[in-house]
Amino acid sequence: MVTNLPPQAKEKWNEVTLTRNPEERLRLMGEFLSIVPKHKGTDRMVSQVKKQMATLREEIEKKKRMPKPGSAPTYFVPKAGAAQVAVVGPTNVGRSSLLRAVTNAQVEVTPYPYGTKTPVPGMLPYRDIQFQLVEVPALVEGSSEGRADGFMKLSMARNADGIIIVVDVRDDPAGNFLMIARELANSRILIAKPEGEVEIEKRAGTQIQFLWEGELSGCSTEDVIALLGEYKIRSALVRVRGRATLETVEDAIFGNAVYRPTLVLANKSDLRPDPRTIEQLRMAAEPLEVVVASADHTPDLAATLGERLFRLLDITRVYTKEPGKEPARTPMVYRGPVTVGELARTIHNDFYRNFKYARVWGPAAKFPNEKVGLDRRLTDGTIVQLYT
Ligand SMILES: Nc1nc2c(ncn2[C@@H]2O[C@H](COP(=O)(O)OP(=O)(O)OP(=O)(O)O)[C@@H](O)[C@H]2O)c(=O)[nH]1
Ligand SMILES: [Mg+2]
Repeated sequence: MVTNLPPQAKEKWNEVTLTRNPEERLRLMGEFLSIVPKHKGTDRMVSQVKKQMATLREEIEKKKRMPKPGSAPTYFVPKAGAAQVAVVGPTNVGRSSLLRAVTNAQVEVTPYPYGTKTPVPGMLPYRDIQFQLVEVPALVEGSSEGRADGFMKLSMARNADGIIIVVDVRDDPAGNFLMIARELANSRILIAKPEGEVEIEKRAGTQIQFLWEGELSGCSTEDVIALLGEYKIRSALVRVRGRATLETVEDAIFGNAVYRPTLVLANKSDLRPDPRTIEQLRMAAEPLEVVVASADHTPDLAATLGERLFRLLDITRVYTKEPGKEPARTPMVYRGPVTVGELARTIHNDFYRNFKYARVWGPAAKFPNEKVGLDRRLTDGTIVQLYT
C-alpha cells in the first residue's frame, strides 16, 4: 500500500534528503514524523524512519565519543576485491575459524564467546579473483534495536555486497538462523530476493530516466514519475529489476530496504549433527542455500565457498585487450550482466564518448573477433577490445 502522504509531509521529506548534517537531519526527520498521519498504510514507513533516526542518533553519539576529530569509525572496512561479504552470526559459531580457514587473515579463534570485538577482513582467492570476507562481531537478539553496537554491526551487513550467515550445527541452528534473519529483517536488510527492486540515483538535470532490467507491476511509468514528483524528485536514474510495484518505488525513495544475496553456513559438521536438525535448518532458511561444513575439517572449503559466492553474487569477469596484445590477466569484475557501454564507462568516460565499436571473443561472441556495439551484453569470460 502506498502511503498517500499529505503534501507538507512530502515537502518535509524532501528537506530531509537535501540535508547532510546529521543533527539537522535528525531534527527534520522528527518534524516529518510529527506531520505524518498514523494509519496502517504509514506504519511501515514510520518504523523505517524511526530506525534511520536511531542510527543517526548513534552516529552522533559515536562522533562525540571519538578520540580525534576526523578519525575513521572502527567499524568501517573499505571494500576490496570482487565483492565484500559480511560474515554474520551469533557468538561462538566459528566465524573467526572460517576466516582463518579460507582467507589470509590473522584471526583470533577463542573458545569463549564474544572474542571478536571489531570487524576482521580477509581475502578469499577464487579462480582469478578474490572475495573480501569481513567477520562482523556477534549479533544478538535486539541488535536491530541497537543492543551491543547493533546498528554499527548491522550497517556492515547493509554496506556489504552479500552476506554469509554462520550457525553452529550443534546449537539450535534453525532457531539461531531465524534470530539472525529477524534482526536483519528489522533493519530492512532483505536476504531473500524480492520480486521487484528499484534503485533511485538522483542527479542534476530535468529528466527521469529508466533503466530496465525488469518491469513495473500494477502501475505505469507515468505513475512512477508522478510519485517521484510528489517527493520533488524531478531528475534521476531509476533502475528497475524484477517486478516492481509503486510501493517498491516508495520504499526506494525512503532509501531503506536493500537486498543482499545470502548464503547459510552450518558450521562444525565434524561434531556429527542430527540429520533432523539440519533438515529443520534447511526448512527455516528456504529459499537460501545451506552449506553444511566444518571450518576446522572440511578440505577445500575455500574452493567450495568461492564457487557458491561466485554464483550467489552473479559475478561476471570481462578481460580487456589491446590490439596485437594478449588479453589482460586481471579481469574487470561486475555483478550481473554488463553491456559494452557500461564497460567502456567504467574504464574511462572518454572510451564511452568516443566509442566506435568493439570486438569480442569468447562466451558473448557469436564467432571470434565479432564486431559489436554499445548494447551487446557481456557474459563471464568474454574478451573485449574497444575502438575509439
Ligand atoms: N569442532 C569444531 N569446532 C569449531 C569449528 N569451528 C569453530 N570451532 C570452535 O568454536 C569456538 C568458537 O570459534 P570462533 O571461530 O572463535 O567463533 P566466532 O563465531 O568467531 O565467535 P566470537 O567471535 O567469539 O563471537 C572455538 O572453540 C573453535 O575452536 C569446527 O568446524 N568444528
Ligand atoms: Mg570471532
